[in-house]
Order: sequence, then structure tokens, then C-alpha cells
Amino acid sequence: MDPSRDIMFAYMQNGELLTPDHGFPVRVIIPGFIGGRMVKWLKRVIIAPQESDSHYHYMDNRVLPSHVDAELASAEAWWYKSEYIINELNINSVITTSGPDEILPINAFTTQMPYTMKGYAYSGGGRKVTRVEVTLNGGETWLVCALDHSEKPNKYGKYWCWCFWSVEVEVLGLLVAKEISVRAWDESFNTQLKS
Ligand SMILES: Nc1nc2c(c(=O)[nH]1)N[C@H]1C(S)=C(S)[C@@H](COP(=O)(O)O)O[C@H]1N2
Ligand SMILES: [Mo]
Repeated sequence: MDPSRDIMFAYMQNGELLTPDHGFPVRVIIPGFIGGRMVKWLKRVIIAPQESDSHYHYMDNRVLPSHVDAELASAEAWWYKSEYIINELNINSVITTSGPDEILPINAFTTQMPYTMKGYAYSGGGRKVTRVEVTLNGGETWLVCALDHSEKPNKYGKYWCWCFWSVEVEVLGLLVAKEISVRAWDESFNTQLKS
């Protein structure tokens, strides 16, 4: 019911009918929410004053406290506690380059050559990603990445799409790094812990 949220019933994607896997003939799209809420293969829509009582609405896409396994959740009705539902997504970031199968030539000339690391980041609820940082030394120091927000916000200022990030490092830096991590920030100052 909130016009700023751009919720839609989609029957096409990129100019083609949805494939069966992705919800043909019609599915819900709820930008900024977890995929689990975007019900596929719609047959009817029920407008109701209370939450859906669908099995999947309750038994999937919840984050329960760590001591609660599925058995305990059922025994003690943890599934039905509304505070554990996942709706809006949290801040997330991913390294796509370098990738697992990438091979870099290593010699005296190449180690000081620049190398562009890349990836994407997104948050939930239409919150803009405002910062992405990479560490090559286990979180001691962080490099601030360049951000590419190809998407324009909607007229309520919401960003639904991921943004791309990139940062130039030296091949040598990659070579000596024991662990490489990325973290993002959004406009509400949510960020990711360096574990
Ligand atoms: N009817 C129906 N819709 C569903 C599901 C389902 O099991 N049944 N799974 C949901 C979950 S958990 C996800 S992550 C998305 C995945 O669909 P996508 O890969 O097309 O985004 O569909 C959602 N819609
Ligand atoms: Mo999912």
C-alpha cells in the first residue's frame, strides 16, 4: 500500500515472459525485501487485514536465535514470533574480481602493476550504499572503493538495485595478502563486521 515501495506483479523480465522457474505466469516483486517474500506462480491475491498464514511465510526466511534449531522452533512456536521474520535486507557486499579461476602472471614487472578489484553491494529498504571498503591485511587498514550507482533513485529517494564498486591495488598487495575482505555501508550507517 506504500507508493514509495514500487511493489509490482511481474509477468515479464527483460522483455520476455517469466520462465517457470522464476514464477510464470505472474509473481510478486517487492524491491528491497528478501526473495522469499516474492511469491511466484500467483493464482489469486487475497487482501487481508492480518498476515498470511502460508506455511512458507512462517517456516522459511526467518533468523531465529542461535540456540533455536528447527525442532525447538516447532516445539516452542518460535516461527510465529514476528520479530524474527526477514523482510527488508541488510547491507551486503561481494567481491567478483579477482575470482576463483583467475590466473595472474607474477614476476618482477607485474607485481607493481595496478590491478582493479571489483564487485557489487546492496542494502535493503531502498537504502543507498554509501561506502565500500576492501582490506588486504585482515582489517588493519581499509581502502575506500569507487562506487558506480547506475540506477537513479525513485522519486522517494529509494535505491532498489545493487551498485558496483572498484578499487585499484597492486598485484604485490594481492600476492602477500593472507585474507581479502570487503565491507559496505549504507545511508543509515549500517555496516558489516570484520569477523
Ligand atoms: N510460490 C513460491 N514462491 C516462491 C518460493 C516458493 O517456494 N514458492 N520461494 C521463494 C524464495 S525463498 C526465493 S529466494 C525466491 C527465488 O526466486 P528467484 O530466483 O526467481 O528470485 O522465490 C520465492 N518465491
Ligand atoms: Mo530464498
